[in-house]
Amino acid sequence: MTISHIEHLGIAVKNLEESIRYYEDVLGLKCYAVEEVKDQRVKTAFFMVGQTKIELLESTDPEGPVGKFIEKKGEGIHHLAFAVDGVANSLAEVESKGIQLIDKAPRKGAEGLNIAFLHPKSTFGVLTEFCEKP
Ligand code: CMX
Repeated sequence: MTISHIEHLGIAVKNLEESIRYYEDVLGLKCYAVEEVKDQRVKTAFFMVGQTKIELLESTDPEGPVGKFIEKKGEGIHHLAFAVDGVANSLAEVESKGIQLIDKAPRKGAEGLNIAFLHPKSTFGVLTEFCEKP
């Protein structure tokens, strides 16, 4: 597998509208899309920073992955997403090296990307995502 760049950083927030104002009014970035990802139980907002995105994540369900994360750890960096040259082959490669997968196969994420997550217990505490454009 080859990682070309950091595709995005996922940041868990309690309130999307308030946090968008910080990224726009204080940091001068531009929110270019807001999207609900129903099966992940989140609403997301995207900002481009060079070739990397910031993805703000507000939970739509306290029992969803971001809802549980905020309850346990509070707001902050939630996951790190790498752009890879093929999610399926990258999953197979890291699994063969003993890494625990959350997703055994690619699925659809925000912006129509093919995505999959690795478990933070086997990646030194960082929830890690692989992404590729379909
Ligand atoms: N980063 C690091 N550690 C995390 C974590 C995160 N984002 N989320 C949970 N954990 C840790 C918890 O702290 C906990 O650790 P301890 O056992 O030491 O207390 C452990 O993982 C289990 O946490 P949990 O609250 O019991 O949650 P679950 O096991 O039910 O789920 C996880 C954890 C990572 C498997 C689940 O959040 C998941 O499947 N995540 C992938 C999907 C996702 O995060 N989607 C949201 C983003 C979607 C998008 O980008 O579009």
